Amino acid sequence: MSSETTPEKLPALQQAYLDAMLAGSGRAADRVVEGALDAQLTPQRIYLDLFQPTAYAIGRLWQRNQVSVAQEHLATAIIERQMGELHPLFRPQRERGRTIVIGCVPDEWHRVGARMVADFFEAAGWAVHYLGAAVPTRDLVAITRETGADLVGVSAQMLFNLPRVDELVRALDAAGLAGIPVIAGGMPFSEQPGLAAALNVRGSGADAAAALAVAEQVLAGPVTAHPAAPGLAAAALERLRERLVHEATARCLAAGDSGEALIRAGFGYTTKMLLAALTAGAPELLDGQVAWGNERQPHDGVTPAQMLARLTHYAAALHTLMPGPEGATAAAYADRLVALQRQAMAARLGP
Ligand code: B12
Repeated sequence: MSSETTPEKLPALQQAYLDAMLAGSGRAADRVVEGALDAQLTPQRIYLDLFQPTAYAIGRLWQRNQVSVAQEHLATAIIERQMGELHPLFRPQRERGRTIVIGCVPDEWHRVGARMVADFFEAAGWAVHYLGAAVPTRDLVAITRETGADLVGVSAQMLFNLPRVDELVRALDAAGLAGIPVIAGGMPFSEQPGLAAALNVRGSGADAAAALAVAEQVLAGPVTAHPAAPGLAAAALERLRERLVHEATARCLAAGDSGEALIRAGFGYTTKMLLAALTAGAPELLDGQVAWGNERQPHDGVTPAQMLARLTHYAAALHTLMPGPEGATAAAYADRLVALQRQAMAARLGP
């Protein structure tokens, strides 16, 4: 939100709201929202300037092991309750005569952002069908058809869910609904605006206000082209994923590493990340993941040196199992993970 419209009280309200959340007090959080309404903050600004930054702050604190999962769940539950209470204030002044279907891709459990976007569209007079978390692709396609939607909005917060966005566009296409534009949002899209084009969606936005702006742009633009064919390297990796996880885990265990189930789960996650980056054709998406892993994983009992050893075995297994040009592309992405991990460790040690 623009700084000239930011009331002086906002930083104090933000701090009080975060404090209320850390104390786990819904009542204290209610008092902050009441104070914000008294200070003439619109409900839209309460969403974007209080709820959203606080959720991000709680996420960073969890990542650093400074708040528990329970504290995060409590804070999220308070935000969702308050959104429901503010919802009547999103009643539109006039009808826009447009319909949006919005929800999260399969396996995506972060629904608060999509719900915020839904409320912004409602206030702008759209007919809104908000479906919440983890919506099966075929059901999203079906409701798009049934409602005669003008636009589909999807949320993908986790990098590993990006291939699901691409799949949705293809599923709409296969159902004869290619003319209905898709817009997308979530952390990867906020960090990399170029992702939208790579995943065949028509636009993206970093917050609910941007979502509304991009929707109007998309509707004013030309009808979409058919999506490009899925990447060969991603398709080849998808076919190999189980063998790859098995082979990489076996190599770690043979080298003396222990905790088979955790190693296997970790490689499952790494493979999903690689698939997402390959689908988007964007190796740089992996960089943030490695940085995130170095901050979070020591709290889960995995040292940076262990991460490096595991990633090295993983890359070696991929080189062995995926020869040929597609293999070379996928292996280059895996090698990037190893190089990034080395860099992260060197940066930690200093010059
Ligand atoms: C609450 C929360 C959860 C809750 C969500 C519950 C719920 N009811 O939604 C639960 C417990 C389920 C959860 C689970 C996980 N989480 Co979580 N979670 C969060 C947290 C703290 C807040 C999310 C939130 O509400 N944000 C506030 C909303 C308003 O912001 P937003 O989603 O970005 O939405 C805005 C924009 O993105 C945009 N937008 C969103 N959707 C759309 C759609 C369209 C069409 C458009 C145009 C725009 C748009 O507009 C929105 C509104 O302005 C975040 C921290 C963060 N940075 O977001 C971590 C975070 C996202 N989670 C994280 C992780 C790691 C996980 C787990 C893997 C943890 C685990 N080990 O199980 C799982 C994954 C689950 C899954 N498969 O989805 C990490 C991701 C790290 C990374 N780099 O990938 C984060 C960043 C925390 C952290 N700092 O480490 N999480």
